[in-house]
Amino acid sequence: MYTKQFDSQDITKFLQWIAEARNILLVSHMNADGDACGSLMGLTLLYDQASMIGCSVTPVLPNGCPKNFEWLPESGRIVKGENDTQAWERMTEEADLIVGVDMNAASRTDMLAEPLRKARCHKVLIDHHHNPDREEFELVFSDPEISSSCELVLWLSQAMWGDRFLNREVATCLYAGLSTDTGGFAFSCEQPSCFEAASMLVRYDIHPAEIHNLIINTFSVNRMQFYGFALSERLRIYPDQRVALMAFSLDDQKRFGVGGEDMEGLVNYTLMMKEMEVGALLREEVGRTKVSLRAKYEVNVNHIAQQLGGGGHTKAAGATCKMPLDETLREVEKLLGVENAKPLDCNSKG
Ligand SMILES: [Mn+2]
Repeated sequence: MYTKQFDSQDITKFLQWIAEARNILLVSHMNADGDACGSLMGLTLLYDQASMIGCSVTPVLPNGCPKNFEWLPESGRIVKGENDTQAWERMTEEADLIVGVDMNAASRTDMLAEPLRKARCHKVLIDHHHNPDREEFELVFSDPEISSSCELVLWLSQAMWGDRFLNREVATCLYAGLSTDTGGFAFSCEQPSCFEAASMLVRYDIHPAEIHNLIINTFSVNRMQFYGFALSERLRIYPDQRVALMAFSLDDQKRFGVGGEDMEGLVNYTLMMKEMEVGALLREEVGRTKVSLRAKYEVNVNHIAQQLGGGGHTKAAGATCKMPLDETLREVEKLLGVENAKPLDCNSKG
């Protein structure tokens, strides 16, 4: 069971705000992942049941729901913020409760951040990232040691309503985020409560294998062929420095008809080689280059990302550089200490 205690006054307050609300807005971060989508929809389905009759509960994502999570129960209700920021402004003015989930600050919602800050209603944060913005949000339920926001949503809902509103749909949403944020229960799952949460969710007749297929086994043929190209033509390995990196121009992406969403997870291949400790993926966009960084052991890639104007976690971080691909690549090579190193010649191994 989850051993940390929620503040009982916080719980009472939150219960009351939900019970009294006529307009509840839920929001998560830009470029939503499984945990963002799962916790957003899990909360939506919980508040549908817990709020008063006639209360409208609206889930919002700054740039919408990613394709491989569109199967989540009722995800069709997700409002895409970038389509209509004016509508979002109206919605935040009318809302009496806004709940941010799987994000630590309003800025993570990009174009929705300003109206979110301006809104005068009750604001609650449910999250597991470091440094939650306690100034902006009146109530903060935060635990950086927990596996996922979905797990936190489960324990919080237990504290608020027990099992009362837990059902197959809610459990499916929460399991989707719990399983993806832990890489299929491979990391961020040191706490027993993570597996207890999974154990509780599978009692609701959910299908873990099917959920896995719907999220992970979703490659298009183009994307698969692009991965082949990426690994054989674009992977540079620096054995002495234990660094592996890949860089993709706009032309590379055009050739295979792939974009950012298709590269989700590709950076992790750099660390699949036993000896590699740091990995980087660079992807050119119009007028800028996106950088993803990963580390296995001691190296703190959050520090490296910060030097590029970005940030993240110690083992996974990223940045967006307003520079062309080749310049960004030189910067990254310098920061990783491989600017003068010779990469392994992968084509001459006979
Ligand atoms: Mn998360």
